[in-house]
Amino acid sequence: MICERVAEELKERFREARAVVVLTGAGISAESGVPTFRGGGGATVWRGMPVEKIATPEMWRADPVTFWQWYAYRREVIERAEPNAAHRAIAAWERQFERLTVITQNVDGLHQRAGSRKILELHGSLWRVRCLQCGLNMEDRRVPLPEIPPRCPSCGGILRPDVVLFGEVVPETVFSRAVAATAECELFLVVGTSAVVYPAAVLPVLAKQHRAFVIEVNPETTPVTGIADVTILGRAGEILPHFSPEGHGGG
Ligand code: BJW
Ligand code: ZN
Repeated sequence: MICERVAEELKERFREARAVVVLTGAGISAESGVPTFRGGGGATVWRGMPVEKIATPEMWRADPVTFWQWYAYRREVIERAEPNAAHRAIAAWERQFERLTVITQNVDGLHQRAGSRKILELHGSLWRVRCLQCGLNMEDRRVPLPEIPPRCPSCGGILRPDVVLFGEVVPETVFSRAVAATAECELFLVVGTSAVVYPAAVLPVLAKQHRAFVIEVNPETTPVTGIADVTILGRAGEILPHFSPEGHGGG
């Protein structure tokens, strides 16, 4: 899968690193049965709409029923899904590195379910909802939803998922923590993301600028491939369990 020399170097990097960041995207949950947005070919399309059209505040306002049918479908898929070997490997690294930060673009909560504790959710959570009418923000794990679109228990307004849609700003506190962790890490892993969505896509570049060793794990090449120190073309659940100070470096 990767040559002996690279495997040795990775083993060394994992043994020596104290501050580590893992940036994850939809691909890390693919082996749990959660569909990606863009991986594996063209854009994911829901009823003729690419993700760039449906995951927008304009869509929520114009057609909350279709918008919420998409989110309700994904809540059903994700509720049935289990964290996979990649999520579990990352959770175990918390015990091995002095500082490990997981920065995820995913809204599925599978890192938490695998046992990771220090997680920065750049794009929010599918398991929270908020009401723009009265400001309510609460956890909501109901599957299936009792009505589509779901309504605010406090004022009756139409709820929205507490996720970051296209054109919306990633919460400043979350992003500044992600930038700080990226700037100070020695090892930066990029796992299962097409790395085309900003501002998450700037983080690997920032890591490189701050001289972190950048490792990418993805079955396909991405814009990160050009700047990564090592790209391992493979599935996260098969590769990541090999990465540990005791492991054999992906071999
Ligand atoms: C495997 C695998 C296996 C498969 N193992 N791997 C600067 C430049 C250009 C554009 C912009 C810019 N700044 C802002 C923009 C606009 C926009 C943007 O980036 N557009 C691009 C499409 C060009 N960004 C925004 O709007 C962001 N807001 C923002 O920047 O605010 C400031 C601002 C506002 C207005 C104007 C200007 C600035 C917000 C972005 C929010 C994205 N939201 C979504 C939905 C979240 C909620 C939900 O989930 O429903 O986030 S869209 C969707 O894409 C979701 C994902 O988190 C995100 C990234 O996708 P990801 O995770 O990379 O998944 P895929 O499917 O793309 O890739 C999967 C990968 O896995 C593939 O590579 C596979 O090969 C791989 N894979 N199996 C390992 N087994
Ligand atoms: Zn309300």
